[in-house]
Amino acid sequence: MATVFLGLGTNLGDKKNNMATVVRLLAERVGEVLALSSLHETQPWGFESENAFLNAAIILNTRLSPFGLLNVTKQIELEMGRKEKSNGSYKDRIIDIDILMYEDVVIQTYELTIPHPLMYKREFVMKPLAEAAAQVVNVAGETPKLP
Ligand code: PH2
Ligand code: MG
Ligand code: MG
Repeated sequence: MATVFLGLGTNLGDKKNNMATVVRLLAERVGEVLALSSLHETQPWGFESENAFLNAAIILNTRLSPFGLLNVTKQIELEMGRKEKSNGSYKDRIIDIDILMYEDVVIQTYELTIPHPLMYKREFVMKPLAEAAAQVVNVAGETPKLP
């Protein structure tokens, strides 16, 4: 069993509904949800668009391998109607599911790079991720003590 950290983003259509749908499909196909951040409204980063984003982070346990997980997340993006894949420049999208971290696994391939190489630069990723991670710590009853 592996713990995975995913970033979620949407800036087209009924964004709240897109988030609810993606969380339901991830819970069904990836595994048990350990934590889910709140929805963060953010401005488009790295490209021009009039459409603000909703961003969130989710932490799950899974039996899928990293590439199995990538296939499942791509399939969910397709089923939810994602058309444009950003090759080069970013585009508006119904849903984007990014694998941020998979346990302590490091992978560098054309299809998949883990940890996500740009996550630390992106407030729209790091803020929700910190929020979700704090939930896991609290559930475990292991609130860290300061030295
Ligand atoms: N995703 C991108 C590029 N820019 N900006 C925001 N605010 N939220 C995103 O999820 C996002 C972005 C590439 O996937
Ligand atoms: Mg992305
Ligand atoms: Mg993506």
